[in-house]
Amino acid sequence: MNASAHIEAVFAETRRRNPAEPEFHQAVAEVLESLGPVFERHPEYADTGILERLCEPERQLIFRVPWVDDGGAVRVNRGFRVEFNSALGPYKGGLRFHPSVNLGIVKFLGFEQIFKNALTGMAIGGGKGGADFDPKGRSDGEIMRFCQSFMTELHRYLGEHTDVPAGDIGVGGREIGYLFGQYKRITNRYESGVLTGKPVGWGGSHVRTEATGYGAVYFAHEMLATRGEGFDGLRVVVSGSGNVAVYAVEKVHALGGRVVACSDSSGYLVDEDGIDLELLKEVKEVRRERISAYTEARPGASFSARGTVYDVPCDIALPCATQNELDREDAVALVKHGVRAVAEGANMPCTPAAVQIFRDAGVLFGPGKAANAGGVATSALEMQQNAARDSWTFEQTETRLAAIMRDVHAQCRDTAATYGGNADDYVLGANVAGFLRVARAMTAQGVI
Ligand code: NDP
Ligand code: 2IT
Repeated sequence: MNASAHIEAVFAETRRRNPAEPEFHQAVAEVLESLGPVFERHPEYADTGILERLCEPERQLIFRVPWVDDGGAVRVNRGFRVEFNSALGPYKGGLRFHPSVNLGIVKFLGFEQIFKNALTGMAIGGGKGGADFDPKGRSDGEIMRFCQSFMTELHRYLGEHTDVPAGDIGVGGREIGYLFGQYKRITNRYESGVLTGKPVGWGGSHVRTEATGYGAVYFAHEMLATRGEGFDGLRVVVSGSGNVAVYAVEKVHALGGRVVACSDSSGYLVDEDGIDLELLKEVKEVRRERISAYTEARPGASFSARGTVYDVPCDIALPCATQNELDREDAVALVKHGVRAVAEGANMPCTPAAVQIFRDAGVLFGPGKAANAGGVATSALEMQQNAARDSWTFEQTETRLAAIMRDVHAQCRDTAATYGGNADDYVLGANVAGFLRVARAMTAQGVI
């Protein structure tokens, strides 16, 4: 069978075996579309069934999460953990708490995570988990009881050498604290390295909170540098206003750019003076309110519940909210306004049609598995510190993060040039570089 027939056959079988999981199909298709040149050079990977094995998670866990709300009513949610691939290290990837979570979404995220984690160069395999729990409007007590119930079931599958979750949408330092507390209580072990994203002071790493947003901006900075440009004086639009978005805004401002708009699921705000970061953090992280509350405190800013944040003209777009939030129309609008670079802070925020529009228009495009790898890379730095019972300074840790992002960027360009001839093709570079590292390890470890 030739390379493209082999790849097509694996994709057809993946679709057949995983019906009604469109996000998973999309994530698999995006990787497989890059692998033709790899299988032409390395037919041995077809002989050892690397792709067939990569597309089938090593283990998939689905469990009931019962909890009692503040009114005394019993609630039931569904919990997930997909342990996708452990060729490079313990399963590593976040937990998402959002009402939209289902098996297909967890699988798309876990699949992406394999290649992202490989690109970081660290010893981490790929996994992802979460629950269809909606944290919005829930009290601290409800969040705690939910996290405790979730961990009561999940703990038996975790371990610092086995599976190490962290945060994602709806899961931040507060939730990681409750999850860790319950794990410690059940196992009677202070196993710091079993979760990352812990608050600084009891096992957390400096820079982990900031790492994904900072890393995405470093990645965009590296892309711009290949054209002799920087952030100075550029207009930037960021979608979302959660963990990734907030620290992307912070780093853009530090590099001399101006973020003029950001969003949440209720709409977007425009602040031509540049987003006031302290106010945004106060509204989103402390008060946990809707983004419209920002404009109440800042009369010059405006809020819109209609349209999208990508209607706002900008030089750089950083989608940092969720999957498939930036579609064909958004991409057309961005290109029309002269966007120069797009770096995905979120996982798969751009639809395939949008990505194609950016590529056709010559817009620098950094796919999530490269551009947002700074978060999980810093999680791996947290694991290193935990294993050594050590704690590094903010500066030391940020220096490591910056070096990792430069390396991820360089790997993408070098690999794209080698396998496709165009160093600007970051999609090809990220997919192939990530795949090769995992495939080599899987080959060496035999058919398991
Ligand atoms: P948060 O929960 O902190 O923030 C999520 C933000 O995205 C919120 O502003 C939220 O708005 C918005 N959002 C979520 N779902 C939707 C939706 N369906 N439609 C519109 N807006 C939505 O999550 P993070 O910042 O941690 O994660 C953001 C993205 O980055 C995700 O794709 C995640 O997988 C990815 N990522 C996160 C990493 C991390 O370290 N945290 C690492 C790498 C990637 P609202 O509050 O209204 O729901
Ligand atoms: O998508 C991601 O890379 C994350 N949510 C972070 C995972 C991690 O283990 O830090």
